[in-house]
Amino acid sequence: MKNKVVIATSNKHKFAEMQECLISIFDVVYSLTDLGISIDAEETGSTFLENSKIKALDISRKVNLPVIADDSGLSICSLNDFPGIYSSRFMENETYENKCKEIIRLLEDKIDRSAYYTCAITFIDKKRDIFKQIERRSEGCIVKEYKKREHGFGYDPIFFSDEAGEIFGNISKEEKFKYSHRGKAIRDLVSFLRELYS
Ligand code: ITT
Repeated sequence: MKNKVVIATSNKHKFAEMQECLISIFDVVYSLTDLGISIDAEETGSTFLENSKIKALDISRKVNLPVIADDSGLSICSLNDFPGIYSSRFMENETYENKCKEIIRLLEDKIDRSAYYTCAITFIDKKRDIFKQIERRSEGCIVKEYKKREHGFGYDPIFFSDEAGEIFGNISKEEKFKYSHRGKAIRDLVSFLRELYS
């Protein structure tokens, strides 16, 4: 029997980043589009972990498969961790170019430009008897100027990663995954699942 999983996200960039790593554990990695379903639950949690659980449970109730959900975002230290869990909802109908430019504007008079990405993952097994949550971060800072970049998505054009020594928007998906919040969280999950399924 084939090992299958669904990644509960409507963000195609998140899906693309997570999919490859999960292929080492699962034979089939479904997106929500593959299954013709979507997340209907509202993100009413006050933390990344709570919101990833809300998404995972919503999808788990709709499919008879293990589910992995990601809630993530960018927190800026001198803005009291804003936008944080509101990273997607902040200036919701604007382009990411405008959102990034607004963040640079908000930091105009700030000395501290440090920021970090957080990724919270919730895994729920098919029978809903195994529940695992992981939260990981990647630290860096916000650059002073907006430029269109070749890679990445969301806030990647303005996020300089300390560990990568480069702006996420300037490095490939594979390179970013080595250092990113999502890469760290998914690798931890894969280690957990390897033990579980061995
Ligand atoms: P789903 O809820 O369907 O997964 P979403 O994009 O709305 O999709 P979130 O609520 O978790 O997901 O919002 C996360 C936002 O944070 C995302 O839309 C980006 O703007 C930002 N973000 C998170 N991880 C990022 C990354 O690795 N690079 C750039 N931006 C990121």
